[in-house]
Amino acid sequence: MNSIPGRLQGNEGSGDNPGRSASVITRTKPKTKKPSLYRVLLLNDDYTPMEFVIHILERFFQKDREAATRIMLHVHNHGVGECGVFTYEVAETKVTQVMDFSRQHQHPLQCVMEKK
Ligand code: TYC
Repeated sequence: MNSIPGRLQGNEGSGDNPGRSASVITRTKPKTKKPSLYRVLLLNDDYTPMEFVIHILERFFQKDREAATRIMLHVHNHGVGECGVFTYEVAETKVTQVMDFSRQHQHPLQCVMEKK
């Protein structure tokens, strides 16, 4: 669509255009576009300690110990698992935080995002 549904209104002009006719489009339909959502995923590897992955899930994804352990074991057993669902910028920030923190501790843990 290349036009906004709306109502054309005339006015008398004002400000730097006094006394002249002017027109504005006023919106009649409220914009309610929902943001796209992205899953943040952890990938399994053979070297990152289980305890470190649990810590990541607690620290960056606000999981309690039980949920963090469940997600970690799911990734360990299935190769990939979901840490959470976020808008684009939040998901991107989580991925960067996990990757930076893992690298700082010299673990090969991989974290990615995908559009839902
Ligand atoms: N597979 C790892 C191990 O046996 C544990 C692990 C779980 C690593 C989840 C990464 O995303 C991961 N130590």
